[in-house]
Amino acid sequence: MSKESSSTTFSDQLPPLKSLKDLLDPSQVSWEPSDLQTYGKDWSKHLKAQPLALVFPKSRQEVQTLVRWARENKTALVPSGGRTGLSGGATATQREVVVSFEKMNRILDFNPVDQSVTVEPGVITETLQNFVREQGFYFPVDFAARGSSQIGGNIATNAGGIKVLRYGLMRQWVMGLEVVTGSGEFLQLNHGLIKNATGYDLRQLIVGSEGTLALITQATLAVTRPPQEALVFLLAVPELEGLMKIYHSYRSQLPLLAFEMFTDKALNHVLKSSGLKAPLQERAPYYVLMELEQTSDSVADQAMEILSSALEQGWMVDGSLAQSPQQARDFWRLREDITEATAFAQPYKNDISVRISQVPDFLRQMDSLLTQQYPDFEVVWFGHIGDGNLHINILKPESLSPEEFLQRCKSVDQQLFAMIQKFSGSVSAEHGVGLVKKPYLEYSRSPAEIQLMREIKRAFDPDGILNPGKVFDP
Ligand code: 2HG
Ligand code: ZN
Repeated sequence: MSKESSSTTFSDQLPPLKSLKDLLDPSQVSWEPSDLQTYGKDWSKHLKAQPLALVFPKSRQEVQTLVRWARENKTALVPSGGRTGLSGGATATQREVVVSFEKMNRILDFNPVDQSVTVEPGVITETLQNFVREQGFYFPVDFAARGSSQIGGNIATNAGGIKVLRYGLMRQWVMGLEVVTGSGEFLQLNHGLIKNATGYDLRQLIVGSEGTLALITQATLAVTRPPQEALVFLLAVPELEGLMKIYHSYRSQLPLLAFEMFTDKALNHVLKSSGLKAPLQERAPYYVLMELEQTSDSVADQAMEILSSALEQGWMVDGSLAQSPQQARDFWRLREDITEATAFAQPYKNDISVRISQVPDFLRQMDSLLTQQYPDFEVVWFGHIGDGNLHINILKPESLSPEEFLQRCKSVDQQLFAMIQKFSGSVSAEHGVGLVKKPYLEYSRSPAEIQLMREIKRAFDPDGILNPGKVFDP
């Protein structure tokens, strides 16, 4: 980030940048082209990053200073965390200033009586999980990007992941927030209270707002007792119908911690890229990765009984219970490594959900639509099926240019989203709207809802300086 090696200087840039350098220490401002490219975007691959500059505030006061500067200079700010988002929410495409929170990464307080932990927004998810575990507690919001995603981003996108079935989404764990709004106002929201019936819950409005209302400068999160040891199963499933029958049998009788699925196509990619061996003797079109909490000695026996009866009914053709922590980790890799194992093919991604009871019907219709519309593309789908949430990844054939590929995928989106609308489902279950899903918001939210969101944004951010153009247009 050395300024000396940079080929551009502030004086070459637009006028507001000249004054930006006076706000913070030089080590907290960069306009290096390589930094701008790295920090200017998230994992959504199809967008072009074009930030004006990059800043690293270290305190709430510095965040407030930046917001005041942005208002005065009519320059937009894009808040940025671990940049693991997949919808472009943290991508600066319009010469915005990227505000990275990676230098605000302190764990400030742990309170065993309140069962809460207070952190700055730049704390990495896994760092928080490990810290809380060392205190004898558990922070349950968890997903494959745990090693780089940050708490502020998790709150801004209401992150989901692999334990939602049992523990809920990020919003359930946010007890208090400190934020700076788009007008520079500092708000302390909910103060870590459990009960607080004093009007609108602005804290929850910030959760999932994708940085369009306020910048998060501190969060108080709930923690819980760690679960009992988990039993980790991998099941091979021959037909779509079997997936949800197995889910229902286990869910109605035993404490499920996770219920994930992936297809054989997904498995092939992970086996190829990881060098892991095929985990079961039988291959099948679908697999379930299931975790049960061993809350009593009888859980394992009951689980095996359900498994035998599912085999008898033909809902599954093979199944295995991990025999060691290492084997359990390997089972999880088969599911969690899919994103990285398919990244080489620049997948076009959709992240959708329907109500759990509608999953079988939806899967049938979706499967036939995808087979019909993408006869020549490889479609890899997987996801948190126990939450009604599926990830659809269309892999780009080498022969197509990225533009041609994108165009073909987008034309099928209209049909997929119309189907989701029929099911009253969501066009973005857990990855947010950002820029990528913005054109499709009306498939899941009514015009009246979107108008209200616009008005709420205006109240928090009258000059439209916070992540403008994300989620919806002004
Ligand atoms: C997951 O569940 C993530 O692994 C990423 O949400 C999903 O790559 C994807 O489509
Ligand atoms: Zn996911």
